Amino acid sequence: KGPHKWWMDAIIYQIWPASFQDSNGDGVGDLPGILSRLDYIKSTGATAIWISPFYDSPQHDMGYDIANYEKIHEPYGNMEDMDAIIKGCHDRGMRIFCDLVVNHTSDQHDWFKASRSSKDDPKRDWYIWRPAKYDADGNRQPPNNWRSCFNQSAWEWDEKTQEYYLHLFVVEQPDLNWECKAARQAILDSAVRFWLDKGVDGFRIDTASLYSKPMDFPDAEVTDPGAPHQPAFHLFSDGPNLEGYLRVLGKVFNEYDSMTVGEFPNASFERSVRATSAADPQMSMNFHFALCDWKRDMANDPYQLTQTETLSSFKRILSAQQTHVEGTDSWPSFFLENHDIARSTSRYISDAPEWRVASAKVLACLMATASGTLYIYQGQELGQVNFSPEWPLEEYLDVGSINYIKLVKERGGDLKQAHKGLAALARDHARTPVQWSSEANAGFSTAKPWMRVADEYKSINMADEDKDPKSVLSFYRKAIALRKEHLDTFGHGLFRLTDVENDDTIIYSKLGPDGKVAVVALNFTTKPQKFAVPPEAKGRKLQLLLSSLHDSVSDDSTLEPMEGRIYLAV
Ligand code: TEU
Repeated sequence: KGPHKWWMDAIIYQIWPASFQDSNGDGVGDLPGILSRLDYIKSTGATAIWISPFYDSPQHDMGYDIANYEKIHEPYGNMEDMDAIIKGCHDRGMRIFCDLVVNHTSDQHDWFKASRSSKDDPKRDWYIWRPAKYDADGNRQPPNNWRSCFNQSAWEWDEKTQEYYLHLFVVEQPDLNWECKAARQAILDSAVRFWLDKGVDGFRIDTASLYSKPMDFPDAEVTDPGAPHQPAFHLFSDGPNLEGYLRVLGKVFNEYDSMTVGEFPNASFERSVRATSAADPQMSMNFHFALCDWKRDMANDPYQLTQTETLSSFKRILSAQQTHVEGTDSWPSFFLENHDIARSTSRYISDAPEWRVASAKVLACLMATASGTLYIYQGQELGQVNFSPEWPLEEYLDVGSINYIKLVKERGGDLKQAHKGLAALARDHARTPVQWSSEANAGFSTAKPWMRVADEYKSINMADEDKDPKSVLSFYRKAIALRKEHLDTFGHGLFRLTDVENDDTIIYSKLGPDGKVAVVALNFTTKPQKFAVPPEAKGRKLQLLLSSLHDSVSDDSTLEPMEGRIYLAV
């Protein structure tokens, strides 16, 4: 184990600014809205916030396309508002994290405008420019066959300077050239130090795995025959100089005793450990996506569910995720939701009206007892669920969803199936407004929200849940308080899964210091389920700390339908 750091104990609440709280009646969330909800966030038990990009941006990818790192996106507010949030967090004893998006900028960033202005511009080399290739018939072709993460070619032709530039995301998100020292320096000054000097406590590092590309840009092998561009993630992820670049960042973060969490989508667990080693820190911790990718057809079509995976496969991934840092000096994170994935209740258990409250609480038990730094996504603590599969395709506003539909249409694919996939997995589900009350627009805004409010807001909302001791919110508060009370065992303990092949329940022990043992039993079905005491707790008495359904239980070997329990084994 590495030395203890403050961020190991953090419970971080992620805010998606456009959908969190509107304060000025324009239908878009904003910074004063966030400020007005800091007390609420603190009341959940969270100890920190992370705000997704709020920087000046033309919003081709909801702010992950940044035009100026040192300016606020106007509809969200201004720098004074941001200063007030930083102070508001610190005054409440909370930490604040920002998003660091430095794989790419917006095409409207001054750096890119200069870079594309001429081949001789001093900033030409700050982005990745390559000449065209020509096929046998003399037709212009991009430098290679890579498909961007949003399903287009990863290259865009620039008429003026007659070269292609690389964009691993949308056309309006040109990739920065990390090989260029001046660009690296500018990134460190503008995107990193500027905010650390302002007092933010660290960053979530967007696409931390993509900074170093193989600069010879080899073609990807054809794995999607007939497609115009080929998946190439394996080629541009974790490139030759990545570790060096992450260390450069790590050094700066160290100077400020700040925290970073990297987004490293397809890293192996071993790679994750290497990136987060206390002895050689590239980042404080990493987001590992294996649980998010469960039941998702990552190899062929990430917007479609697989039919073969079961709860036991989820458990095997969970166990690997929870134990992968054991015996190392690395530190893990734990999350079930973020702005890029559908809602966990819908994804992992059931959002059927009669089960969704119980389901959300079962997942809250998992969250509260998971090893690592905990991340909660806005609305998760309310049990917000995916919006209805009946919503038409026009309600999907995410560029990922839009481009997916475009591609399916272009290729003459099955639109109905595509819609079904989006209804289960689209990023849009996480981006509907937070449901604050049963009032108009769910209390999010007095105007029509930029994105439609989920239909369930009359029964799933903060104001009602706040008053109801049986609500998801009340349960989250209890579960988080319990996590804090037993942080040595839940946050820092060892995870031991039992009854691995069982597809109905998840049963595990957490081993804390001095022989302390906790037992967690989760029923993922709508029927009662028997469970056996895990070997680590054999011979001990189970003392109930929390049940998701009752104040006390009479049978310590049977879970009620969709019940979660947390015991101490004494
Ligand atoms: O996501 C990076 C990333 O790899 C995504 O392609 C992710 O796998 C996908 O969204 C899953 O559906 C980050 C941000 O989290 C995302 O919101 C941005 O769109 C992206 O970077 C570009 O900055």
